[in-house]
Amino acid sequence: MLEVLEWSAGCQFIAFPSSERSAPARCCSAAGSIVAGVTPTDTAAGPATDEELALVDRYWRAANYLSVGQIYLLDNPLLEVPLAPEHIKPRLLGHWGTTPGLNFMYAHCNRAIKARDLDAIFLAGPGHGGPAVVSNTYLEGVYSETYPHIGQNREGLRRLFRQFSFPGGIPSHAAPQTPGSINEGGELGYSLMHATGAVFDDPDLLAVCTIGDGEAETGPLATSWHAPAFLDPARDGAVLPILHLNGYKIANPTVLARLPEEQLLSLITGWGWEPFVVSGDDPMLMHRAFSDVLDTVLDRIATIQQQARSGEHPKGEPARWPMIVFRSPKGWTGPKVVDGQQVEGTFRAHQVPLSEVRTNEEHLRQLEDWLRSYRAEELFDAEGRLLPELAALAPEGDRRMGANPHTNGGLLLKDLELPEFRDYAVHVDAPGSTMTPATTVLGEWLRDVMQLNPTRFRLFGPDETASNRLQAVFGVTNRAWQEPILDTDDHLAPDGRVMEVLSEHLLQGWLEGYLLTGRHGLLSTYEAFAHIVDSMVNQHAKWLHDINGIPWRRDLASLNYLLSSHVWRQDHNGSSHQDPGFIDHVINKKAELARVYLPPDANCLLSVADHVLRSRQYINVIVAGKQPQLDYLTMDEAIAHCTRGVGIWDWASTTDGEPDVVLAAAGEIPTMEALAAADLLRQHLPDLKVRFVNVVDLMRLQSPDEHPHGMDDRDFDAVFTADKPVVFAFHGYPTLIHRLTYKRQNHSQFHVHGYIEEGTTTTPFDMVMMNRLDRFSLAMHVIDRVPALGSSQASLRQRFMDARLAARRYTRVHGEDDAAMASGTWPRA
Ligand SMILES: Cc1ncc(C[n+]2csc(CCOP(=O)(O)OP(=O)(O)O)c2C)c(N)n1
Ligand SMILES: [Mg+2]
Repeated sequence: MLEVLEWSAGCQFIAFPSSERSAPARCCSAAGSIVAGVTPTDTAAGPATDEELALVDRYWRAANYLSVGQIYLLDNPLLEVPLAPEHIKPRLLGHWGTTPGLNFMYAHCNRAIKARDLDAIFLAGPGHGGPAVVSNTYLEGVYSETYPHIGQNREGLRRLFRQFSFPGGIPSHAAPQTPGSINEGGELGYSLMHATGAVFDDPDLLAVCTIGDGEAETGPLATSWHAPAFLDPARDGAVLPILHLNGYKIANPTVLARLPEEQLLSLITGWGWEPFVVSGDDPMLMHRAFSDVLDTVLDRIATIQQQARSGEHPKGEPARWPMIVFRSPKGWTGPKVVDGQQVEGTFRAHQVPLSEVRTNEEHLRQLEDWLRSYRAEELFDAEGRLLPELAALAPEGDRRMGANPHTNGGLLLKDLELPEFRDYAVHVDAPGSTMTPATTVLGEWLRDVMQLNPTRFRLFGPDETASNRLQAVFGVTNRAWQEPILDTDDHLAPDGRVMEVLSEHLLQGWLEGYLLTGRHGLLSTYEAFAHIVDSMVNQHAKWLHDINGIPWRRDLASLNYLLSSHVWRQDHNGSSHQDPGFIDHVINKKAELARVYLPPDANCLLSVADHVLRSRQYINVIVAGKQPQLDYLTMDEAIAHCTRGVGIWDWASTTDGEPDVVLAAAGEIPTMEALAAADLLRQHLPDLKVRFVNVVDLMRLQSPDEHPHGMDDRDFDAVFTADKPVVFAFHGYPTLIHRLTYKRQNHSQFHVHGYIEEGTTTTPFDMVMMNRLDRFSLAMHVIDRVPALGSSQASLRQRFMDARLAARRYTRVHGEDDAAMASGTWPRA
């Protein structure tokens, strides 16, 4: 009989008889209802019987056995002979601490999936518990189907154990090699945002998301708790967070585990979730408590969805989604004491509890006892096959979490239906005669992309869709918002599909989850603050790189960025908002993945955007400003230019033959300044032969053996010459152009102007002057570098210098740029 242990903060705790060492298993609902071990009467599936739970316990033991085997064993997988040093791996690499908890949750999810025919996926926040997900996908049969050489027999077990964390084998985390994984969990913090992104626009999907209590200390995870403000129970699926309070990280306790429970529950309740606590260390009591709580929370989820979908749930009131706090010992069921120190239930259980098994007889004996404690003979037959009554516990077919197609998103991925981008073209009579904010035009196209793809495309941005001039999208959808909406708010709606939240982490993680489950998206953000997600880009790039080498993983839609509030136009914000280094970061990634585009005008932006939304397996970065800029190319010219990636603009050049100098530009502001410099040179040095080159696709500058877009040396030398000075106006840090061109014959003649860390709140022209990217500095540099000019044009050079000073002075007196310096039309228009 269970008794009520205590009543506090509106929570009813149900006490189970305490085991010797730890807290009793207990369950509570912050809403105050008795849920576990007592009255899960409202469950659709009915509570688990004791017999079922006994089977679940054996299944859990099987998963634990396989997990320990993976960490330690080279051979003797069924312990058919006494364990000897030669059966042990020479390097013991893995994480035991989190693994038994993950195994426990996975086994219970299996029961629930079967009982309710759920379409569920499992995210291991502590992905370092790789042995758990590998063990479970092996037990459910998916692993052997995916990797037939790892069969369901003795030899299969031997190979399963041997390959883990072994050279030539598999990684120690829930890596792309692991069936059913969409969250590697190596860099901690992203599980809940991946889970949330995974269920957007997928009403029948349940993402069960285990979260490490250490992971929960990270910024990205902390912000992830805001999901209920954005998840639409009518149109989206559900996320079930399970906070795995095993108390410890690597070497320390965790904050959440040491908070007084009342405080912890207040925190979770305050975030908008309804917490249920399962706590203890006695396996059978924990099975009962967890299965009852799981039934209850799944009923809650079903009710929330049913009410939202039938219109019973009032709009403007976020659903109070349930979540589970699962408090169990770290390294549960592992060695309790090693070398006189407590291990189970402490941080010492994090990695490999017994570390000297090959050389220390006592460790060897403890490992054997530990493995034998799972009683493998009750779990596997003599050939090493999981006993049928246990195998029957796993769901079947695609319902197995390891086989759920959502976790191999490319299987579900469909091409976007894209409106014909040519229909959105800006009319251009002559180059540089009109001005258009490029992103406004893009917004019109994106509006129709959203309209045509209501369940497969979302736009993400930190609070600046409208400020980036993409507001046309609000003609067909709104910003997602489950909280109350005031009359004074703008385009908020519970079913909106523009995701705006002031957390670049959250946006990035949601978008990744959305892409990983087979959909498409675009993240538009401040250029400087894209760096906030540098590390997440690294992780996603590793994922994409790995899946390129995994035949059964299908290609995903590309991760697309639009960097619109960029370094050169931070008129309101100044220095803190000026940093063009995100593209340097992305270019570090594998050439197979990284793509950077700098469209100079609206038509080029349309052409590039159409291209990136059709692409797969890339990280595409587009830099395009939101301020009015000159239009240079007709749509046909823009398509040709963007397809080439680099082009000579004859209309801006003064020769169609061999030039004296090449003026090159990449990026819309540099293009404008370089064109103005070309005009100055044409006026003042009419005999100088200038070739004007524009670069849209930065990767064209590399050689083809470095990047698939690379130009071969012959093409490169034809455009940039083999021996003439190249004065290059660049959007970002100058070193990037040098990095990309350093192998070219003419590299020593490349003189790059770009951002040199000078910035403040000032006028656009003052900003380019501060960084010597202005037309006068470019023209002066041409004089410096063309041998025939030099000192003979010292007087002209001086006039350019004076013009700079005058332009600066003008800003100081008038508080704005001299109209002549503002982006005027190209003079020959
Ligand atoms: C962002 C990040 N910082 C640091 C680490 C190093 N690290 C690996 S595991 C771990 C502890 C994780 O603790 P927790 O999330 O509680 O997982 P569990 O206890 O379940 O193993 C740390 C700090 C990491 N993997 N990711
Ligand atoms: Mg922990």
